[in-house]
Amino acid sequence: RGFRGCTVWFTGLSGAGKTSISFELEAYLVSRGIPAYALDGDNVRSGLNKNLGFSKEDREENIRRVAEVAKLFADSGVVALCSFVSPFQKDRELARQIHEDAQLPFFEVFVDTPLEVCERRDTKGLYKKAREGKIKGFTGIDQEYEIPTHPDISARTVGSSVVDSMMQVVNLLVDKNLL
Ligand code: GGZ
Repeated sequence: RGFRGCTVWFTGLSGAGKTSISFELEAYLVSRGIPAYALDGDNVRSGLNKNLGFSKEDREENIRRVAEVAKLFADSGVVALCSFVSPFQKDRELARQIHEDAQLPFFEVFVDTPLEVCERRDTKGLYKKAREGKIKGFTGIDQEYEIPTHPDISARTVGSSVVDSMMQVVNLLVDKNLL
């Protein structure tokens, strides 16, 4: 029904569940014939952004490039699902601006999982390394995460399933007449 592309931007700590929710959503949309594509650190930092690290400047450039790529996906009619820690408000605002300038819908989803929970999960063992000082500038440990002040959605992952969180996003897209 008059589908147009858009970008859904997931922000939150490492291990918050951004990629899990976006992969679930990607499968949900594709199974209904809606083209969707998930971008995250794993598929972007290994290629397009392999020259970038995790300093404030490099994260800014990471987010800028991803936003530009997502804009192109959205412009082509795809739902671009971007899962990046994106810890800085001004970088997230730039991502939104890039879309607004192109008149493409952009939605920010704050995947709100407490640091203690992310650290307890520690799926990749990165929090342990960060605590031991083996990784410097780790978000939530020795680098800041600026909590989104006006996200389109906050998904609290404690006490709700990946599918619950995904459906919050689906409902938003339905409300906005995108699905
Ligand atoms: C945060 C880091 C860091 C540092 C490596 N800080 O759980 P993950 O492993 O898969 O997600 C994290 C990912 C963050 O990359 P992003 O491109 O999303 O970051 S940003 O948006 O801030 O540019 C984590 C891993 O890379 N990782 N070092 N220092 N996360």
